[in-house]
Amino acid sequence: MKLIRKRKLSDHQNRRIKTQQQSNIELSSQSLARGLVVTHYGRQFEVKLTELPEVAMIQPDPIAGEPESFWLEPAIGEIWRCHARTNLEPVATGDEIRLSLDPNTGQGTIEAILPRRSAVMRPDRYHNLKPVAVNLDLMLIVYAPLPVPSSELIDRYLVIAKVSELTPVLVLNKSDLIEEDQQARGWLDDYESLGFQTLITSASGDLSELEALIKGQTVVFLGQSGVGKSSLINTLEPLAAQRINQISDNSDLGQHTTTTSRLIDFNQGALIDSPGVREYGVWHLKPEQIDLGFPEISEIAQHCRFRNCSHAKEPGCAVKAAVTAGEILERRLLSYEKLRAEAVAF
Ligand SMILES: Nc1nc2c(ncn2[C@@H]2O[C@H](COP(=O)(O)OP(=O)(O)OP(=O)(O)O)[C@@H](O)[C@H]2O)c(=O)[nH]1
Ligand SMILES: [Mg+2]
Ligand SMILES: [Zn+2]
Repeated sequence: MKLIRKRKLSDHQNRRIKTQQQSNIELSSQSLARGLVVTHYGRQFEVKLTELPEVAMIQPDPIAGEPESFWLEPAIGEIWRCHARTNLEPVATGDEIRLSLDPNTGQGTIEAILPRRSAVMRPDRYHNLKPVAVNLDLMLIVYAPLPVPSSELIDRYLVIAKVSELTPVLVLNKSDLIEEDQQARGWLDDYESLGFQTLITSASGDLSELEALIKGQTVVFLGQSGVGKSSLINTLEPLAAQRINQISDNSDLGQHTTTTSRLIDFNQGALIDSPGVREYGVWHLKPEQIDLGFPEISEIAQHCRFRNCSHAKEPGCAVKAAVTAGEILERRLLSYEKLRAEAVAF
């Protein structure tokens, strides 16, 4: 049997193909609409039309004696079901795209992804990098007293926010339950003193502070399943009608109510609901990128005796000294070491 070897394209070839694709888009752009990806189900996308094709689409006159054929008139603001061309990289919620429309079937085809201003990426279990949501301004990292939070997961999100050049905001939701668990509350103070923005909310309470913070921006809600991401979104925008977990005893049963990211228009910006996660791998990152989420550690590390100090057993380690002196939290150093090791390993 003959082995088929995948041919690697040279940089030059890649550039030429890109230019070619670009000019194809420009050539046909008059007949393409523009849209915003609202959500996706497997290979199907829901796209909101934001610009109609320059060349008007005209319904043909019905043939005499025949019944009028199906025709869906494209209109700005309407949602069209679409497939994506298979040569495109994975399309994500929040993507601005060019699409062709077929009014005879009411289906669209995503022809090109417009440049993204930001992207939150996550490796799947096969180590393929997938976009969670794109074209974002703000990342809300939501946690709650219940389900039992993980500070390591919070640390991972902070790294992802910094790598994606997004402002993270740590949101402690279910404020009505805080009394029972002071640890979650203590963490919020910890992160605030590290310079991160924080907020306490209750999905059934007054969300005006959150509302003011996110006005006009595209905001993704991330966090464990059951922390109340969809509930917060429904309170902010009741029209969103996002399904929420009906089990209200706040145990962490009945996980993963939201199964796909969805964009909801809100106050001159947008909210993006996302499915809860149990873990968030950082294999795809470089060890130096982990430092971005740990400003307090990377700053003090400059004073370690050895430039490549791993803050383990080396003499003259300023980080270890700072942990002993109570200036760096031990749990933060443990997260840092774990994430660095994960980033190195891949
Ligand atoms: N006590 C209390 N319960 C809340 C609050 N916010 C949400 N809940 C409850 O927490 C449960 C989970 O809420 P969801 O909004 O479905 O959580 P989610 O983060 O969207 O979860 P996934 O979609 O699975 O990722 C529901 O039973 C909500 O009613 C809150 O502020 N206080
Ligand atoms: Mg949800
Ligand atoms: Zn050190």
